[in-house]
Amino acid sequence: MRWLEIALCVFFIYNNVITANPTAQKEEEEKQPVKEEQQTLIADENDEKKVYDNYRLPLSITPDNYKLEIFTHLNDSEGFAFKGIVEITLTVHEFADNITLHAKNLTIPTMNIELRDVTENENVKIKSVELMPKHDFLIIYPQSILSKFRKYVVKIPFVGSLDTDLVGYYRSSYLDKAANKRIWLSVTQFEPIHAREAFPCFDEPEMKATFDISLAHHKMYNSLSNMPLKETKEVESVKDFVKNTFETSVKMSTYLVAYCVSDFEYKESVVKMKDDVKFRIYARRDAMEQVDYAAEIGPKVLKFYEDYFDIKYPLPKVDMIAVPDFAAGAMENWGLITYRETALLYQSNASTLSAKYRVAEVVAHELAHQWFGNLCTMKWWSDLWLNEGFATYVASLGVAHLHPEWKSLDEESVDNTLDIFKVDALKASHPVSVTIGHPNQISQIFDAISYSKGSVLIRMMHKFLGEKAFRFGVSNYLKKHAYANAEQDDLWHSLTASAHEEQSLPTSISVKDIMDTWTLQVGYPVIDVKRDYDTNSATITQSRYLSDRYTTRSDLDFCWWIPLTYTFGENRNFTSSSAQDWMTCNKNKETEEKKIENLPDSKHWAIFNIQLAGLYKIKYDADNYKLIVDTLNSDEFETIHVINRAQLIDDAMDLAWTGQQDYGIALDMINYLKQESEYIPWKAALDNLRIVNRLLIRSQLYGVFKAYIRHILKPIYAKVGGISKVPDQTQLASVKHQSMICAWSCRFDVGDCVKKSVEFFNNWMIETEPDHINPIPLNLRPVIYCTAIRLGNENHWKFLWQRYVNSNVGAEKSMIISALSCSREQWVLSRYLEWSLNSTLVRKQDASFVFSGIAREEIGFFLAKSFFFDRIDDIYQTLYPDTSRLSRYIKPLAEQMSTQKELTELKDLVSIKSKAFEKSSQGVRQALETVELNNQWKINNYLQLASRLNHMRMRNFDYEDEIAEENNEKKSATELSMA
Ligand SMILES: *[C@@H]1O[C@H](CO)[C@@H](O)[C@H](O)[C@H]1NC(C)=O
Ligand SMILES: *[C@@H]1O[C@H](CO)[C@@H](O)[C@H](O)[C@H]1NC(C)=O
Ligand SMILES: CC(=O)N[C@H]1CO[C@H](CO)[C@@H](O)[C@@H]1O
Ligand SMILES: [Zn+2]
Repeated sequence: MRWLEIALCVFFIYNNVITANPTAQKEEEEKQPVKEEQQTLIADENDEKKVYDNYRLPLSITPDNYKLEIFTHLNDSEGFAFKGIVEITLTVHEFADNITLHAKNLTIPTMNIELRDVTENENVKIKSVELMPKHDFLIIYPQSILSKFRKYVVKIPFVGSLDTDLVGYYRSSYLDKAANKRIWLSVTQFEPIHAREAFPCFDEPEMKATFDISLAHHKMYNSLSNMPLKETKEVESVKDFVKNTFETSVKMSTYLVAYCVSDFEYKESVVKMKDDVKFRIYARRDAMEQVDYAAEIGPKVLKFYEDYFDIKYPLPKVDMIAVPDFAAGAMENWGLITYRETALLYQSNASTLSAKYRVAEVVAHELAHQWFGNLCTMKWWSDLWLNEGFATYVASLGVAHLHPEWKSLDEESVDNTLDIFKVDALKASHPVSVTIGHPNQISQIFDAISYSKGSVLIRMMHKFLGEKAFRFGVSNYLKKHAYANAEQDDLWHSLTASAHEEQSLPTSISVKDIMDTWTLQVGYPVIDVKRDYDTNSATITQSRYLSDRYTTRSDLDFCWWIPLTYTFGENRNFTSSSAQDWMTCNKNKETEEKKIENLPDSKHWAIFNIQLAGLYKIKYDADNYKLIVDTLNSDEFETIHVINRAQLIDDAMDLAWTGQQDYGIALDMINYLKQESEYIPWKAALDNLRIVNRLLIRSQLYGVFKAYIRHILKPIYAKVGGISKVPDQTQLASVKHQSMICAWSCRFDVGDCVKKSVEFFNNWMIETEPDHINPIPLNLRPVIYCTAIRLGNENHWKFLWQRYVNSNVGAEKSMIISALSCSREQWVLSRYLEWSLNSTLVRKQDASFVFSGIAREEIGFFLAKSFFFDRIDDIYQTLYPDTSRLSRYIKPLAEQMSTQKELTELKDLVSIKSKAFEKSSQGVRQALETVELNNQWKINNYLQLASRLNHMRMRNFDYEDEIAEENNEKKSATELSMA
């Protein structure tokens, strides 16, 4: 204790220091002998090679406890820096000649590193210390071999800078209204591998330990960490500093450690937990009125999980804090959960219902992690999907519990599944369970596959195992591996046991047999259902679904264990989604042809995959399609489950994309939407039509396509009440439905959508206090803002930008940021792109939203594209170090590219700037494939779709009328916006 204080008040001596900074370190690369140079242990070339290929820590030494003390200097004049000392108690499992741990971008005065043999109570001399920057390794060589029969403590002092890079221990700031000045705070973001940038540590999820954390800082601030405060003391050596010491933590992984120094205020939840878990929400002073919603739902959902998992939340408190600058949505640090403001704060007169849903969803997600991830952690990042998939799925149960009136469960499942149907149909997708070689790859797997596919697979399992087997299995798994680590096989093991006990799986089948085919393999299947109408039977085969119509054998060498569910037009029953039968797949990837008997006669359809309980598509024979289409277009369409109605559309559109089926079937199916008023089928249709829209927008077919879209939108626009109807604040699905239909209608000049939007906006602009009085219906603001900005001029833009600057609500700011990208003024957009790289105007966390918003617009696309190509280095610098976000830039561009020339341009850029794209290699591969697929689509599908649309046009809608009407509506809106 004593030596700690001394080391900290004497400013570090900077000779003989190692700067663990990868950029400044190039020349120093492999070794940095410090004292006695002569005896570095890496002598043998082969040895070095061996270590080199392996980025994992040796298992010979593991940490038991960290005593961590950090001094935080949050003052401009002292430089933004932190200084600390970590004292790690070690267990030696086999005789070792070195201690290898992680450190990155830290300055370490190696002379002051101390090693103590606690068993013998004596110091061990250190021979040398070296760094391997490529591995982020700090290697300490003691004079003598460490014995496995003794305990050691290593003490390492370090200094780091508090940057604004959003990872490690970083700084953020906000403008305090009353004081009218910028106030700084510091906070951590360690997942996946950034703890090493804040203190030297064994930064792997399996190296769990307990933590004793002390934070010293100026007394004007408060500090928080995972555990409750134990004591506060004045720091004698530094004027006006206090030191907060926190209780010893439970055993946990380094990526879950968190601390924060700020002047934030808090509100304690009034919803009390039985065991008196204290629940507090922290935010900047001006945002305190936005914390009530989180304070209300937090304890409720925590309680829900305690019952669901049958395990108590183990810590005495939960703090949730809204950080002004935050890279991800939120981070589940045990007991101190950090959020982006939009994911935690809710203000009833400024946040839309969707924004409220997001808060509920993210809070539920992070709290689910307290069990899934924190209590029981994946052994290694390859099983990240276990954490994320579970948290995502269980959160949807949590939200359904909080707000049954939202009916969000079905909708989220369908959303996730349809999403995955697209992403996972790419050859450049990846299995949910991935091998991680280079640490660069870790941040890339925080993607739709780990979250959404993970969640969809867990839902599938929940459905085929049944409620009881699923809950028992999961709860047993968590109990068995509490405070430890597990792999997916451990989960399969627990679930198999409970499934066999509950008899929801035949004893000959294990969960592992089934799930390995889903988690270890990329992609998903489409089943081909061929009915034999003479024998009333059906033959079913499976194959992998890929968006690319040109496949090789190895692309298709896959099979899955598929839970089959089905129902027939006769005695239709969409209630039960537990498996009625299985398609199997053995180790040699051989699958059987499945025969199903007792189908109805040729007058009745068969529909498979009830409620999308499994992750698979279905292709039917033409006769069965006809039966389904007839029912959909009859007044009995609602007897087909709403989720299946959505799925039928999505499958038909996808099968048409790959040429396995005619666009005629898809369009006949979509035709039924004229009588559909539910959100989910519409969403499925419009999401697919959006892709087609992107590919047609610059083609001569666009006129007909536009007329077609207007034709299908008109009735539903009237049905949802149009843009003037104030949505019912409690009905999530209907609010989403109305705003989606209005967004499309305004885009395609349907009804009074544009005219009314512009009117609304103009009325707002003449308010004397527009920041306080806004006549625009809250939930339609995203649509109305975008429409007004699209048709408006510079004044409209300036007005809305000012609202962005003045707004105190994160959700409102982010809504405005998107709407501002709808402009068609080229110079305004160019300036806006420029601003996205200026963090005083657009926060770094939001930069990619500005870009992708602009890139998705007709005119914006061209500007965004040249901006991306010209300014890639600047964009890289802005994103650094989290450059995996470049994927978010390249994706919206690729989605609209479809020529060979564009493909070549993109490929060239990626190869010339290979360093910039290093951490987004996966996003790049997916983008390139997308352009290629778009190209294929144009070559193969364009004419077919053109002929089908023309055919429909003759049967169903009057093209000339549509054009005339559209022009009228455009004209009156333009007049208005000029007024
Ligand atoms: C450090 O010790 C471990 C365990 O003895 C060994 O596997 C590893 O190669 C050593 N590392 C170096 C750089 O010598
Ligand atoms: C539909 O199936 C469920 C579950 O299998 C069953 O409980 C229910 O009675 C069935 N409904 C009808 C109308 O047959
Ligand atoms: C202590 C140290 O090496 N700090 C460096 C960490 O990285 C940032 C950005 O690369 C540098 O500016 C710091 O000097
Ligand atoms: Zn998560």
